Amino acid sequence: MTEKNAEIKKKMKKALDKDRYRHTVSVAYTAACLAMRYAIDPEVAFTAGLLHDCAKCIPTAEKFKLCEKYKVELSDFEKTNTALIHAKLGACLAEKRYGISDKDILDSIRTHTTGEPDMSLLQKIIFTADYIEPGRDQASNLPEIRQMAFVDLDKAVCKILSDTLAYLGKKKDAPIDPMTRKTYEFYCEQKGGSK
Ligand code: DGI
Ligand code: FE
Ligand code: FE
Repeated sequence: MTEKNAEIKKKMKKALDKDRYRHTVSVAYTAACLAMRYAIDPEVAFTAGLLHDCAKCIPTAEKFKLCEKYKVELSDFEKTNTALIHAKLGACLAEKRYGISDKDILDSIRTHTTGEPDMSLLQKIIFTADYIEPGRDQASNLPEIRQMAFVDLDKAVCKILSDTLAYLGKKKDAPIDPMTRKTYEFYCEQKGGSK
C-alpha cells in the first residue's frame, strides 16, 4: 500500500464508525483485486474504495450544511432520501478534505450508490466492490455476483442493479432514485458499451 493510501486509511478510521470502517477497508481491497483483473492501477482503486463512504457517518443536518457550503447540488430526490447524499458529498469531501484531484476517483465516489449510464472501469469497480465485499451478507445472489464480477463486470453491474431494484421495490418507503433506474436501463436493457 502506498504511503498516501496508508494515510487516507488512518483518516477513515477516525471519520467512520467501526462497522463502516471495516466495510470501507473491505471495499478498498476488493476494488484493488478487481483493478488487477481489469488491468487498471490497484492503488488508485484502493484510494477510491477507501474514500467511497467518507461522508457516510456525518449527521444529516451537517450533510446539508456541507452541501450548502461547498455548493453541492442535490436533486429533489436526494433532498428527501437523505441516505443517498453521502455519495455526492463524499466526492466533494474527497477533493476538499482529502486532497484528491483525480476526476475518475471523484466520479467513482459520486456514483457508487446509484451508478450512472456509461461508467468508466473504475466507476464500475467501486459500484461493484461496494456490493460484493466479503463482509456483505444480506443481498441475494451474492456468491453468483461475486464470481460474475471477475468474469464479466458489465453483467455483474446489471445483476446488482436488477437485484437492488427488486429489493427496493419490495421494501416500504424506498422509492427508486431516477438515476438508479437510468443506470439499470443502460446496463440491462440497451446492453450499452462501456468506456
Ligand atoms: O453506503 P453503503 O451502505 O455501503 O451502500 P450504498 O452507498 O450503495 O447505499 C446503500 C443504500 O442506498 C441502501 O440502503 C440502498 C440505497 N439505495 C440505492 N439505490 C437507491 C437506494 N435507496 C433508494 N431509496 N433509492 C434508490 O434508488
Ligand atoms: Fe455508500
Ligand atoms: Fe459502501
